[in-house]
Amino acid sequence: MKRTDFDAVAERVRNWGRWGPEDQRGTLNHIGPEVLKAASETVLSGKLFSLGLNFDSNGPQLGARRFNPKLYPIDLFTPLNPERPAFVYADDVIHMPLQAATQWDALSHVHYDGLLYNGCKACDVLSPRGAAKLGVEHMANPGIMSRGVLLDIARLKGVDALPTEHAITPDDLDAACAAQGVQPKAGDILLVRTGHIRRFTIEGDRAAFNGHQPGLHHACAEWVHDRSLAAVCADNLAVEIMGAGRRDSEVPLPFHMLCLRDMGLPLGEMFNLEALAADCAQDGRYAFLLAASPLAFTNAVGSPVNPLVLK
Ligand code: UVW
Repeated sequence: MKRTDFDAVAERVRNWGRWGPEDQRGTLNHIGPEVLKAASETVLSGKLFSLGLNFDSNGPQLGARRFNPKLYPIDLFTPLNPERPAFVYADDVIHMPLQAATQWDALSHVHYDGLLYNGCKACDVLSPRGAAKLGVEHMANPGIMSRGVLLDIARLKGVDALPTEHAITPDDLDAACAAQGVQPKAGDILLVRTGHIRRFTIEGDRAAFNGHQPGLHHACAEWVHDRSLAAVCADNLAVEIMGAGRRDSEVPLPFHMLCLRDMGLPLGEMFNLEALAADCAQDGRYAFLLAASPLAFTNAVGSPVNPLVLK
């Protein structure tokens, strides 16, 4: 993507100042009481789905940059009271990148030209102490809940998983809406299924999961902005396409930059949409209640999450 083309889109989708100069929640501000009441009305069957991967040493990471969680049980078989040794407890320590598996990117996760969302200067915000502004704790309070809408692009194309070089376009999103009979509305959280997560969960191929992968073309940023969506999540590593030549582009990770930095829109990655998608295909209902609050790690640029869907 050419930098000049990128700048024109960035200007069009930029939400800086829209919710005040001190805003830390970006497009999550689209989720108000009316949106939440409408979201609760989508609950009809009482079926519950977790969209989270497990956090363990067999996770999706290759270890080169990010590694899989390491669990250290401590206080194993420790009596609560030495005089009552039959009553014992255990605690755990975990060592892991917050980006190890299913996770949210906070608004401080990426920036360009020295500025973060809402024009915050990166040099004032980011330090070895973390993100003084736009940290993930602001997404955790009051949390993230809304109507979720699944657009199953793999199913639309008649495949289990999209080919690795497939860039999902706004036309694909429109076609999925038409095929599935659902229209994303203001405040909704969009879940995009590529099927790519199966390369890890079903085929057990970590290298393929971390390699070239299908995902959203950056043109989808305007589609998302025009519908006032609150967040976008997908079942791949980065929500957006990570194809050949991505490192040579004038703008690396353009969808990340447009969403997180310009729109203030959080991205959810490695959401396992397989079981949910099968149920949606069966009952024809692609909208539901989604609860996906990150943990309130103060000053962190992301957080693990166990997203829950109630239909
Ligand atoms: C980067 O790799 C920078 O981001 P993400 O994990 O959000 O794709």
